Amino acid sequence: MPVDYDVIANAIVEADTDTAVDAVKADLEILGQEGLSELDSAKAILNGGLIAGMDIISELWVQEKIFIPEVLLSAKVMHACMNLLRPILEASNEPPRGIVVIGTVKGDLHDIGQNIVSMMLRGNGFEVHNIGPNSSPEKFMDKCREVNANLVGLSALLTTTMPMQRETIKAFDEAGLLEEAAIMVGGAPVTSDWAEKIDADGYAPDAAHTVKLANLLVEDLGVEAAL
Ligand code: B1M
Repeated sequence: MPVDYDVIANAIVEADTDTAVDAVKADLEILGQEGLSELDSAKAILNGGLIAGMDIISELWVQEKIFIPEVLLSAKVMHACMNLLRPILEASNEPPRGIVVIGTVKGDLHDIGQNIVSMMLRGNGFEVHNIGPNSSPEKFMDKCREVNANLVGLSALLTTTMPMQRETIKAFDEAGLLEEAAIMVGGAPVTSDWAEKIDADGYAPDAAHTVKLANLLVEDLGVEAAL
């Protein structure tokens, strides 16, 4: 049977956890039989099924065809599917390429995107400390000091919380922490222009580009701009 990512995407839209989870398991098996590595299979399912499902949810919400309760139910299904892919995407035996503290800025409760970014960074050899959504500048800075991070990821999904990325960078600057760590920003409304404006060290539109950016920044450890 060929892989049909739409089954997963539709199950996310329908908030049908059992169907989504079964389809993820089945697709992993089929792609494996087709000779794809476990890691590539997980990436294909993440992009073709899970993120595609959340894209449909976004569109339906914009069109006011669904409301917050439905979005929350779909987010729960997404989470259940990510639990299956996480161990595959995060498996790595290499010494860490860099130490990342990532979270969603204060006032912002969206965490699906930054969880995906975290998984992809871990899977590509970074040590990742995910401090979750609604994280204040102090929380970011405390974690950075605790784990000696050299990279920070600030996620923002709302135009109203984007300024908190700037506030967080200012707080790092005032605390002298920008010497230690490069700051990456991302999230649906964030652009490279915005990143430049708030003096971030780099911007990434999605998880795959965040991995590229993180690699660039650690290679460059002079913390050169990678916008
Ligand atoms: Co929210 N929400 N939401 N929401 N929500 C948006 C963001 C919105 C665009 C929907 C819309 O109206 N079209 C809109 C924002 C409008 C704006 O600001 N311009 C919106 C709104 C308005 C709100 C509320 C204010 C609604 C209300 O209460 N009236 C409220 C705010 C709550 C708060 O945060 N204080 C709210 C609440 C919620 C839920 C709780 C219901 C739920 C979140 C559940 C959760 O995260 N656990 C939710 C959801 C799910 C969405 C949408 C539909 C989907 C977001 C998502 O998970 N996308 C979203 C619509 C949209 O974004 N178009 C929307 C899938 C995810 C894989 O993509 O998060 O973009 P994304 O992450 C990507 C990239 O952006 C990037 O990589 C990820 C993977 O490729 N990336 C980074 C993300 N973070 C990064 C960090 C990096 C690098 C890359 O660091 C280096």
